Amino acid sequence: MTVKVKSAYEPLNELTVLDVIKPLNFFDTASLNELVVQEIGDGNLNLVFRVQDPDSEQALIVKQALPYAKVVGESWPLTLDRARIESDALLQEAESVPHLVPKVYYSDSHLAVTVMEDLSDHVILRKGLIEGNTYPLLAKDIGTFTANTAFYSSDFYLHPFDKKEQVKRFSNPELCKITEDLVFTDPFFDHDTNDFPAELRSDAEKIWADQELLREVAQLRFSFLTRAEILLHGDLHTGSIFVKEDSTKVIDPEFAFYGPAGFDLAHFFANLTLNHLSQNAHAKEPFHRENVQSFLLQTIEKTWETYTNTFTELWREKASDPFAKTEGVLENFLQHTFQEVIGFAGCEVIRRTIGLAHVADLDSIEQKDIELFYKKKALELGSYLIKNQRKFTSITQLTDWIRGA
Ligand code: SR1
Ligand code: MG
Repeated sequence: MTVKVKSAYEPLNELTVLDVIKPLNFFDTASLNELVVQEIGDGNLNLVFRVQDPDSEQALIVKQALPYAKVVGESWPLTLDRARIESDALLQEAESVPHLVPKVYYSDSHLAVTVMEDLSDHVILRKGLIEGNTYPLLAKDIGTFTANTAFYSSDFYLHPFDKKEQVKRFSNPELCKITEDLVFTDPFFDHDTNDFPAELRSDAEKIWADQELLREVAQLRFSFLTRAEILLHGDLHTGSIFVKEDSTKVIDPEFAFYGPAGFDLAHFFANLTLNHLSQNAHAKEPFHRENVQSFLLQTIEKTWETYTNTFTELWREKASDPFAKTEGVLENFLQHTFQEVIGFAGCEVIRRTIGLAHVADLDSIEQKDIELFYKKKALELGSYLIKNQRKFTSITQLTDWIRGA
């Protein structure tokens, strides 16, 4: 829809949201009063309204950025520009993988609003995984999503002028700063944003004192700060993916920016690994547990396989880089990406365990001593990945190691 209403910013509520959708003429119903509006946002940052016509069951989502981080409150101001970034990223992603993102019906950068497809027939992947469900399309879809969005946004494909325009368009300093702090800095120091029980203090102190580990983190952090390689989703954890048996949708790209190619895959793999660990507590029945855990590892393997195959095909057919046909250039890029996937994944595993933003996979383990046991394991695992990233040379070496760990 192309309607553009320029409006001054104010946080929406269940009534005023109707003023935003009125000009869109989305619903067949004549009376807007009949629509049912619910605020359903359970994330850290935004308001999310679902608007539904109870008769026809037609529905849409109105997402609005708040001028602060909801998870902390008004003391943490946050740019509204992230709403523009999110809708621009969804539109950009839809150019190569329209079936893997929600449709955007309308956006208003003044109101910091994106109106988009309702995906209530899907579930958030993290929730589905914690419940022990498996999703046959997940690996193929995320491999396809990451490869396409990477290739088409890269210098391998774009004219250098267009690439630089895109880097400007997706300049996202405030959201990047959140990641720089919460993923790559605070968990590696005794910082007051960290959040962990006293029983994990000695494990955290071991991390803070490990100079070899900190050197590697410093390098990964520097990569994140400086390597404007591809348009990233920027926050591709299992809470940013909606799934059902026959569909996958990647949502929430408000952290999108140009960054290092391994970052999104790392976050996806790290969150699958955390779920794998937590299944030892969640899945009580051994056969079921084995089934879910082997699905998770196969998903990591198949995602990487799909990513490399798809990226390679796109490279062969469409790369404009003058060195595209030079032997070993693509292989070097993929090899470097793979190594950073391992290192970035280690950082994500550690920050989800002792940093500010945790994951329900570990936090919802009912027995405290078991939760602590797996959190300690997660810290060991994350540290090992960071320190040994160069030792991993194939995806099955990684999944074998996770299985063994
Ligand atoms: C204050 S935001 C905390 C975390 O939530 C987002 O989803 C990102 O992962 C961020 O680090
Ligand atoms: Mg999010």
